[in-house]
Amino acid sequence: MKITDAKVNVCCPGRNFVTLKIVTEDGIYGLGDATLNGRELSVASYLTDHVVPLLIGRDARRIEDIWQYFYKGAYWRRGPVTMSAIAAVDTALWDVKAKSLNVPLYQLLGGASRDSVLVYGHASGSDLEKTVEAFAHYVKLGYKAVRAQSGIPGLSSTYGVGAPQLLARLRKEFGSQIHILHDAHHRLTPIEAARLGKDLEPFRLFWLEDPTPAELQESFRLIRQHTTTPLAVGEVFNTIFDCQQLIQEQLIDYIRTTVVHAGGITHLKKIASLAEIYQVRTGSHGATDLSPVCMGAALHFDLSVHNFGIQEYMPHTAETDKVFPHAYSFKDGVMHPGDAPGLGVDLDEALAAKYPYERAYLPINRKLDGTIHNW
Ligand code: EZ4
Ligand code: CO
Repeated sequence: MKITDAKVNVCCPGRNFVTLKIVTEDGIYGLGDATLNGRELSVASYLTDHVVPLLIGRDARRIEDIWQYFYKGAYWRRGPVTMSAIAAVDTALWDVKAKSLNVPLYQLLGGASRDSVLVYGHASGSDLEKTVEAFAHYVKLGYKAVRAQSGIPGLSSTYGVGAPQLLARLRKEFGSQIHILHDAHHRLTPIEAARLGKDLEPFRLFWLEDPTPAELQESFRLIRQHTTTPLAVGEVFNTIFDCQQLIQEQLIDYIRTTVVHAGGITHLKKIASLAEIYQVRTGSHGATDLSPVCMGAALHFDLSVHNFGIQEYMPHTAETDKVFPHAYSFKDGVMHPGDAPGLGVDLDEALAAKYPYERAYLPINRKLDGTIHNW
């Protein structure tokens, strides 16, 4: 099954998305998400200028071989741009294979390990009261797990220092049955994170996410020595090597690597398999800067891997949902990828053309004295 065409679509139905479409000689095509928030055009160029010419004529069925060809063949290892490009190729090839066999992708990944995928939504507010309101809204929508973030009045963009007060209030209002998650967005030093984890122990968090930057994997030892609050990290990782020590030393409980940023289904399955040995579960990133193509792929992965933990889910805008029609659905706090052949996600190219790329960057954080801080 020869690849006859491959092209990159960049569109902005509310925010920027990069999508790779691979077409085969028998007319079957597959899609892969290649969106790297704030650096979208780098991946688009990497694909168009360097990867697409090497794809034409290759056998679309040789997914593992093509993955190794683009990983090892590049000589330069790892990195978010390279790995997002490889992920897009890999995801599109899994889509093609599942469509050619007329099965939903999860059937090729070992079949369903569960009936549905537990997801968590985002409750954020500019102060504690507004976060409590947002939390109540998610509970009403049926969510069984909600991430709670609160701002600080008077500061336009900062990490909420009031986490213990917020968590105490949420447990009082919503009881012990709901799962509560919290994201520290890499803002803390290891010892600060250790103290926060300790302070949050009475509130039984599902997880504390990104307590400190994880380039230095051993820094999680310090947090781990001090608290039993479960830890999650990895949304910015792009290979298994970024989390090898974290997993093997059991320094985390959930690994947040995603399909699009960590080398596609092929590589993410390897990360999940390593994690399974050490009783680390998956908790894939699923913010709105990951396209519906990634969301679809993530749900097939989540349904099939045995050590699945939870999936992040932020609904896309109505415009985005129209550009990317999809079979996946949400009901009563859980999701399912649907049973359409392949990923079950499509791209309406005519509609996408109405939303051209718009330059955008992630916000920068500075401390009160002007020092650049982690985002
Ligand atoms: O800031 O996806 O857990 N989710 C997050 C996200 C990230 C964005 C970065 O592109 O931290 O909201
Ligand atoms: Co996060």
